[in-house]
Amino acid sequence: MIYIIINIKKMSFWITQPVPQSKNEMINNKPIIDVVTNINALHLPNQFIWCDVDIDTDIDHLYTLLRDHYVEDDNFRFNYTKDFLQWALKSPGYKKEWYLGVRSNINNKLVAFISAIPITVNIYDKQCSMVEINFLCIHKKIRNHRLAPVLIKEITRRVNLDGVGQALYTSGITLPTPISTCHYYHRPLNIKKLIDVNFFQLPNNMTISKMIKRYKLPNTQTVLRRMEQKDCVQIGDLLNNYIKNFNLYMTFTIEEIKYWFYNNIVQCYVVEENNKITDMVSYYTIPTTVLNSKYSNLNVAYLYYYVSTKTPLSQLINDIMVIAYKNNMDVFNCLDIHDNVKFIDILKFSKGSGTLNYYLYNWITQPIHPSKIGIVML
Ligand code: MYA
Repeated sequence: MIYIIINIKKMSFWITQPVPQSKNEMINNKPIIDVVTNINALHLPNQFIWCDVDIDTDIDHLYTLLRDHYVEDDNFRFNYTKDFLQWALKSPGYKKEWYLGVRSNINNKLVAFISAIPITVNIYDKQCSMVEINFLCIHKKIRNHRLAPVLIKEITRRVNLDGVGQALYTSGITLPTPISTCHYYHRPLNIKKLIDVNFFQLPNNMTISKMIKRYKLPNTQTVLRRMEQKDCVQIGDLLNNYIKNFNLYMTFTIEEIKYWFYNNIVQCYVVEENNKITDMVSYYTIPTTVLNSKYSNLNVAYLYYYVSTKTPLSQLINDIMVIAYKNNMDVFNCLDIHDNVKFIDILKFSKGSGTLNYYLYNWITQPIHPSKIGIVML
């Protein structure tokens, strides 16, 4: 009984929100409430004001806030580059009023942020226009003052004003109630640095040279070439055909393929035979600040989307990791989503301690097994 009271108190914001409060409620496949429109912005405590963050002119402010205050653990903190943030946020159909900031009244400093971008998501047999919420961040000095619920309610209000009632978001922490809980897997590329920065521990019976040998990547076998603009249509066909096998997935328009894959952030490679693209594979990079170490930065590659119709999947992934290694990546990460479990062991990925929970706001559906999740969240 005491446990229940404490738990309810702890979730005093989330208990008021249109999200399933427990796994038992997770049936059907539909919205929970109708969209409510309210033209009045939420009130902020006196020392703060709302602002629309301009992703071009305010990018330095956003970058600095996230560099110093975004997701971290004891050893590492994400350090998304300015280019990455602009790419992640200025996707087709973006709205500037969905980059919501809070500034200090005293010095105009950006102290909090949350973003929404429009996406179309397929959930089992239903399609829904919604937003993807990301980059929620509050300056460390003003944490634990219940500002996060105000930011979430204000972004919800702004999104609702456009008639959109649902959202997709992910988080390392557990909130009510994940539709899926996925696990991170890591494939060391630069083993010495990973041991030095405490990302990886040297097992008792191992020497560094044995570890380097163990994790040396086999030579490439695939002729991979960098994606070109002319490949967008074929890549779109391949990818849309593959990801419809999942229970949670997006369908990409040609414009979206060009935006998400043909840029300086994503390394997207294809296999081509007689002018026909048979396979594609891609990754993106998030530089990560190493806290308290002689190294300041870790180059972390994240597997993005791929399709294998001809090249064996583990060969395709091995060969993109060879490219990542040549591009100076220290570690290659993926989740147990898509068909990733098929290569995780073969390619010597290790299960990490981190999890990533997927959530839907104002949509109730059955839980989805990680291997049926088809969306990569940045
Ligand atoms: S996930 C990345 C989140 N960011 C970080 O982890 C960066 C480092 N941490 C921080 O900046 C702060 O600790 C944050 C909380 C901002 C996370 N998602 O203000 P508070 C609830 C949702 O006193 P603070 C990402 O970006 C918490 O359970 N809720 O807390 C996706 C409690 O509520 P309750 C969270 O520590 C974000 C309340 O906030 C999260 O100062 C998706 C406490 O507020 C979290 N990650 O600030 C957001 N962390 O009492 C939801 C804590 O009920 C979107 N809380 O337990 C929902 C859809 C909205 C759009 C809908 C459109 C239709």
